[in-house]
Formats: sequence, C-alpha cells, structure tokens
Amino acid sequence: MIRKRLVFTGILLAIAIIFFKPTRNSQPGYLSPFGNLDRTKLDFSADIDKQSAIRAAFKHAWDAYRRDAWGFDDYHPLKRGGTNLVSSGGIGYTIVDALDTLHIMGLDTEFTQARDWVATELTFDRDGKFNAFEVTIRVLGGLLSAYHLSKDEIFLQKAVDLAERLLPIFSTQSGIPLSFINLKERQALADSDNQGFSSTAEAATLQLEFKYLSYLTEDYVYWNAAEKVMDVIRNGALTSGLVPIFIRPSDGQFITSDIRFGSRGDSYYEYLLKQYLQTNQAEQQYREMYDHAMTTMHHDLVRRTPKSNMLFIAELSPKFKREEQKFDWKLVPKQDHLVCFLGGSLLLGVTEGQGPFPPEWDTLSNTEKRDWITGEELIKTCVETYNTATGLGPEIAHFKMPGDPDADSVDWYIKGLDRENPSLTSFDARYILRPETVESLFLAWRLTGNQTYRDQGWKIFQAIEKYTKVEGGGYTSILNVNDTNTQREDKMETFFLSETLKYLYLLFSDSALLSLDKYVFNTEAHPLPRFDPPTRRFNH
Ligand code: DMJ
Repeated sequence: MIRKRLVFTGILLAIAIIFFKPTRNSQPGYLSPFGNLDRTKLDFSADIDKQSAIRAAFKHAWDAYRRDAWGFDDYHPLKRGGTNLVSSGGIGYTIVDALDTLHIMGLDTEFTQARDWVATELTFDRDGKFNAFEVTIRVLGGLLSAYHLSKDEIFLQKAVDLAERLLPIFSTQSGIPLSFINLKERQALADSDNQGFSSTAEAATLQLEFKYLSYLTEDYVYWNAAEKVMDVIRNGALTSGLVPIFIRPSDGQFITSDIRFGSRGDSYYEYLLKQYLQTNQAEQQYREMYDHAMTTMHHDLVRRTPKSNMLFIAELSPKFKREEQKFDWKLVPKQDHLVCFLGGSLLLGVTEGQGPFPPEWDTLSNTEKRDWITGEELIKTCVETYNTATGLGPEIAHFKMPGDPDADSVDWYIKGLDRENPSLTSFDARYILRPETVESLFLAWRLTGNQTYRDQGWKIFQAIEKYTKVEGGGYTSILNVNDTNTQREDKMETFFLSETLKYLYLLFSDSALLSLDKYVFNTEAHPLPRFDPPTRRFNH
C-alpha cells in the first residue's frame, strides 16, 4: 500500500515538474524574434563580390592618402593635403590606425609600405598636447593589432615606447588618468576646457590595450595602472550602475553631469563587457558591472516613440532644483550616432561570442532575452535614422515623446534643419564617416546569420560611395544628410579606414575570419586576441 502511494506521489510530482517547470525560460513577455528559423539554411560564408567592392573603396581612400598626405596624421582629400595633430610632427595617426585593415584585406604591398614607414619614420618624440584616449585607441590599439596579425616585432617595440610615454597620465592622486599627454616631455595635462575633469569613457577605455600589452611583455605596470582606474570607478559609481560623463582625477569622485551612452559615456559600457570577454570570461566583476548598467539603462533610458513604438536610448541631464536645493534628472530624448554601437554590443553580451548563432531562444534567461530584443530593436532604429535623402545617418537624432507636437506623425528628426533651405545645415545633420551602425550590423550578422543585416550594410555602403566619395581620391564628411547636394567638410577621419570600412568588409567575410569567440575588437575596431588572465600580475 505504502509502495503504491509512493509511486502515485512520484507520478504526481513528475506531472507537476513537466507542466509547471519553474524555469527562467517559462516567464512570459519575450517572444522569439527568430520565428521558424531553419538553422540548416544559415550560410555564414563570404560574399566575395561585396568584399571586393569594399576593398576597392579602401584602396580609393588609401591610395589618395599615400599620394597626397603620406605620413601626416590627418588627410584632407579636397585640398589634397595632410595635417598633423601638433605642430612638431605626426604620430602615424592614419597609417597606424589603418595597418590591421590593410592586413585583413590582404593589401600586402600597402601593408609592407606602411610597416616600413613605422620602422623608419614613426617617432613619438613629439612636443605637443595629445588626447591620451584617442592616441591609445587608435595608435596603441593599431600597433598591438598589427603586431598580433603580423608577429613583426617592430610594432611591439613601438607600442612599448608609446605606452611608456602615456603612463604619466595615471600618476594622479586617485589613479584616474588626466586627459592629455605631451609625448615628448612625458608630461600629463588636465583638460582645462572642462575644469580639469576627465571623461569617464576616456578614462575607462584604455584597459583592453594596456592589459594586452602587459600580457605580451609580462610587464604588469600597464595592467595595474589601467585596472586601478576600474577599481576607483567601481568604488565611486552611483548605485544605479550608470555613470556621469565626468570624473575628478584628484579624488576619483564623479561630477554631477550628463548620463548617456553617447559622447564621453559610450565606450565605458562597451569596455565593461569587452574586459570580461578579453580574459576569457574570468573577470566576473566586469560582467556584473555591465549587467547592472544594462538593467538600469532599461529602466531609466530605454524609451519608445508614440507613433511607431521606435526604441531609442535617451540621456539624463542634471537640473538644479532651487526650491529643494538638489539636482534632479531630466530625460533628454536624443541619441548620438555614437550610441549605435550598443545594439551589436547587447547581442554580443548575450552570446559572449559563442554559438550557436543565433542563440537557442529557450535557453536564454529573461534578462538575456530583454537585452537581445533591445539590441535588435536599437539596430533597427539606427538603420531607420539612415532613412534620409542621402541614405546616411545624422550625428544626432532627436525623438518624439508622448505629448510632443507632431508625435503622432513623426518618430524622429534632425534638429536645426531648415526644410525650405536644405543648404543651411546644423551640427547634428552631419555624417562624418562614423562606424557605429555598420559595427552593429557586422555583429548582428555574425551572431544571427540574418541576411537583412548584410542587405542594410550594403545599402549604407552604397550611400557612402554615392555621397562621400571624392572623385580624385579619398572620402569626406558631409554636412547635411538630408541634402543630396550637401556641402562637404574636407576631412577623412582615420576611423573610416580602421572601423567603417573594416566592419563593412567583415560583414561580408566568412565568419571564421577573426571569429568572435577568439577576439575582442577595441573601440577603434582593432582586433585583439582573447587570453586567459595571467596569474603573476602584481610582480613588480
Ligand atoms: C571612434 O574613434 C571610436 O569608436 C570611439 O569609441 C568613438 N568614436 C569614434 C568613431 O565614431
């Protein structure tokens, strides 16, 4: 009898488990975006024709730079000349930033010429004020990536020389770096335009580069300096996990200032995830900081337009309330082009670069499903902002909120444009060859195999060809994405070569090339290999 009862209870329990499985997957709310996906039909191989077209565009830019501005930091295709960041001479801004793209695209002759320039001409003994973050992500990151891909020692030697010259930025009371460095004098300088405060994103976007350099050299002075910054930020961070865009180097305290995923905020969040990935998911604290920030972001910054339910990431701006003698946060429904890195980053955060691609929906937690949906929707929004007269996206998009005039007929707009007079332009209306949307399309393609992402990237590439290409060589920024006769700004940003064209090329490559489970891309698209964290870190 007892045995029978036990069997009966067992059956009841089994039924209960089957039907009321209390798993994280059974929670409602996030429907699979993959529909009836037939995984056997996914094809992650290269599209050779599209890759050739993008390589030809790169050649069009590179050959012109070589002809007109070889060795200069910046290139101006219209006047066919170059300029340097400081008057005492160049630091290889364009050449070094482009080295790994040359290597990846198989432009061997050009790579060798660039390599020889680095070996014989490049010097960092330049007297002048350089932005430490920009030099780190473009030049140090470029050298490290070139070294990894080619194994040519010259790149590592130059990287060490540069990092040694950058190190004084960390010698502050708190360890939070100053913004500028005189590379010749090895003297760090505070940002006098911003009361000596440092940008949070700039302080926290040096870590992949400095840590990889330590890994290569086994000299942990770089690692420890970069990691100290993260310790200070973690201790001083707001309980929300989001961070204001300014921080004070003297005491490591955040300054009451804007909170955003755009300028001065963006790559802080990007590097939280990537630091965790770089050391093969060993440093859990960065995953936790990232997850915390994403949860608060969903609550405080993710908003939708009334008309089409279009998702965007708003900003928070502090406003002083005189009556209460305290700051309050005002929501600003604006999104920098820079924010568009986040769509792909959210997808990367869910998969951590590991297959299957796309992920099996039912194996994801609710938080992962939330991040995935937001990532895909944000990419959709970013692509939608390219729905302009030129097919290119503006520097800044503003979104309609409930109660705004025209909110039922307009989702987003560019501020400062005069419809009657399209030749009048605004800061927000420019497209300066930025990469973030194609960066996200590349990640989304790799992590899903959804052809739509390739199609969208191709359309953007065609718009770049049509409206930014200079007949005689090179590409420029344009001043108004909504004017097909737009004026141009005579500058070809170095990130066009290092990021925009590289991500477009990789969007059409076989996904085994620089596989996402083996690499992290620094914020300037320089691929760095993942590695196991060294055990002997504090040995100096
Ligand atoms: C790049 O230099 C980097 O991606 C940086 O993190 C942000 N801005 C530019 C490109 O837009």
